[in-house]
Amino acid sequence: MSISPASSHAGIVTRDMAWWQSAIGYQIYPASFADSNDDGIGDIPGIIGKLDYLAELGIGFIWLSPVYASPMVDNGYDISDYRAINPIFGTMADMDRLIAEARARKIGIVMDLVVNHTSDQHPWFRAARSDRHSPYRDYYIWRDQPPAKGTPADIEASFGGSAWSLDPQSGEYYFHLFAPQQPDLNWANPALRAEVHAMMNWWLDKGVAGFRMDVIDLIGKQPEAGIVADGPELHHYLREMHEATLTGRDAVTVGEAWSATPTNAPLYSAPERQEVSMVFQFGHVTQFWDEKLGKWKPKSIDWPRLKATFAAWQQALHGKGWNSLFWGNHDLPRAVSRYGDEGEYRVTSAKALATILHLMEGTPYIYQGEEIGMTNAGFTSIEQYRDVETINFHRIQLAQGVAEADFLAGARANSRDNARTPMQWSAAPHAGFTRGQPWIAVNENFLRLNVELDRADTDGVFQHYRRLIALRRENALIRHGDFRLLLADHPCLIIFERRLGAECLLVVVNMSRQETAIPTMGVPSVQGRDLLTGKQVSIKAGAKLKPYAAFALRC
Ligand code: TEU
Ligand code: CA
Repeated sequence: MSISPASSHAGIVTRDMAWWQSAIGYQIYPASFADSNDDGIGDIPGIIGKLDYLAELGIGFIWLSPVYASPMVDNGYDISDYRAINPIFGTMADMDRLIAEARARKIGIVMDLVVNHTSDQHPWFRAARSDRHSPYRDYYIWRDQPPAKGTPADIEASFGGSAWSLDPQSGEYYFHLFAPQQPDLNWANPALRAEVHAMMNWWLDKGVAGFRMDVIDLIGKQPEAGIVADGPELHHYLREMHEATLTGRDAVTVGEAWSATPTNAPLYSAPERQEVSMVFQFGHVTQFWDEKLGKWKPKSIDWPRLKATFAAWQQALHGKGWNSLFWGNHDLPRAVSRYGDEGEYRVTSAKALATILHLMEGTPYIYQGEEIGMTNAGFTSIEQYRDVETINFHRIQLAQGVAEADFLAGARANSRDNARTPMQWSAAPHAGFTRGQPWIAVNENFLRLNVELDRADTDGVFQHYRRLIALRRENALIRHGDFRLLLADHPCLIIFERRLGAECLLVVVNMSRQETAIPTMGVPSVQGRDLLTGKQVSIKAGAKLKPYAAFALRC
């Protein structure tokens, strides 16, 4: 990919931007995107068939969730060979074709780099467990006894249960922060780090545009000290990785970092530190989880809190690093269901959410289906779920005394499978995703919610995303103007200003089902053309905003 030239806008010559600072990312969860051979599972040829659709949307790169060889315990986040393609997704020739076909449309392919752990079927782990003296033994983390309750190493796995499992073959316990079939790699071992670097270079040499780095804030873990995220060696490993793989290349890297805060985020993405381009941070997600039951007992959205979180991120990284911007991904509920209204105001609220996100500073990411306002799965029984996390916690929380109806309500709101139902392409059987039997049920609403219908509607969600993406491309102000939150405490109006030199953009959104008047104080009076619809609007005290109205105008 090439670096976009320094842009000049309204007489202001702006600093050079990397290509990924003006591009939009689009996440594909391959199993659920498009199925080319009707086995019910999405695949790489299916993605190739939709590249024109993605080019029309205007994206700059695809974050491809894992397509590597995998026993699929965690849908590919358990990799058994980093240099092979899982046959259910296609062949390496398909992958090369995807890279080339995407590039022909100026779209980069960003691979999911899952190197906190491997599958227990990876040859490294097979060798490690078969022989205590194998050089691969130390690629993983072992101890001879399970940790006693309450001691530092007594860590819980993210998918439930202890993070230590007995390997009967070698008689020792190995460490895994996710499923027992996902043993954690030992990053303290330099040979392991060198293997990862070599593998990354192999993919970069193939022409991929970069990496999304799965749970990268966990690689510096020190289990014996009870340290999981943000360990003391983390940034050393990231700098070393950058030096060994990314120096001199024009790649994008985005680290998944649940532990990132506005304070430590610049450590990852400050350009002079040479670690990653940006991180995915999750403050806007976890602040609405229950203290005890976590995501399975979500709180309702509190907009003043959410606005404060966004403002903190915007300010912390302006000029000091780079933000990623996202509402959803394959682990999170559908944006419109979580933050908007999946009923009567589905289309308007999906557009309002897009307006907020895409007019902030950073690289916006779209999760497949978000661009047509797809909603949560609506599953009502545990049998409908496929996700290992949901299935495990159903068992765990019921054993802890949580009522099944309560658990299912939590899963209905927050299970990872909400985002994993097949992409709704049309009103054809199985939403045009497959002519076979889909691996997970298609959302029942596909007859009235699908790409074919939405894309044809000039007021639909897809066209709104297209306009937002084009607007970012055309305006340096949107790409790197500064950010100022107005009416921070207002319960449902999201109003912010972006400024670059003499230019100013005012974004005004009503995230409520109620018509809402603009208060007498705190918002400038601005009249003009809404940049998204072209309609004349007048923002002033007392002006009434319709439910989920969203405007962007020059001020
Ligand atoms: O996710 C990290 C992760 O911690 C999630 O499992 C998340 O914490 C969980 O949904 C919260 O309840 C990454 C991947 O995105 C995810 O799909 C993988 O399952 C996980 O890592 C392990 O590789
Ligand atoms: Ca298939």
